[in-house]
Amino acid sequence: MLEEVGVSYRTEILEYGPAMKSESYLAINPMGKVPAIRHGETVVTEAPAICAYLADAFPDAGLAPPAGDRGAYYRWLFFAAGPLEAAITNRAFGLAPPEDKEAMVGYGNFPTVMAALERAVEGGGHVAGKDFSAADVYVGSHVFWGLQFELIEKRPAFEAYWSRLETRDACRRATALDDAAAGEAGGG
Ligand SMILES: N[C@@H](CCC(=O)N[C@@H](CS)C(=O)NCC(=O)O)C(=O)O
Repeated sequence: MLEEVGVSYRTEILEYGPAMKSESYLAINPMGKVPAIRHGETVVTEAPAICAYLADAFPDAGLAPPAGDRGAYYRWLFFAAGPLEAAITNRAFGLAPPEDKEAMVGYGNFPTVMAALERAVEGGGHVAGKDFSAADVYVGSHVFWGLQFELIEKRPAFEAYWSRLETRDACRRATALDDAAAGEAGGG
């Protein structure tokens, strides 16, 4: 998202484990998880909130639809943060809500979530409409992660959506930065 925004920024990488649960980091994110950003005096945690915040903080990057036209933008951003994330994580651990309790579960069941995701990304456009937006940074990350670790099915619509995103200059730059950081950390 920061590469999409195109402003300069400084990255601090935290090790998993004690560094992420230190008092100083818990003061930034009480969840003891990354990512978190600081912009001036403002701290934002939760990846989708970071995407939405940066899109608003740097409007010249054109990463959010106009205020009156954000129905799909909010819808799919929150869908990915809630139902999609929960469905993928539960499935990764072999968990599924009992059929007779699906009505009590925000995501219902995994197949319904996949069908909704497919509907959001099919058709050659982006989740908030024709133009790429911050919602694609977040929804796209889930699709990439899910495909890479075989947590979602390799449906043509998912693969086509991800190929539209991974060829973006910002995505290429971000991937190179991640790879370099992983290399420095000895993570390959
Ligand atoms: N809901 C959070 C999830 C963040 C998250 O799960 N971060 C993981 C890495 S991807 C983490 O920091 N794990 C380390 C830990 O919990 O100790 C978000 O959207 O930012």
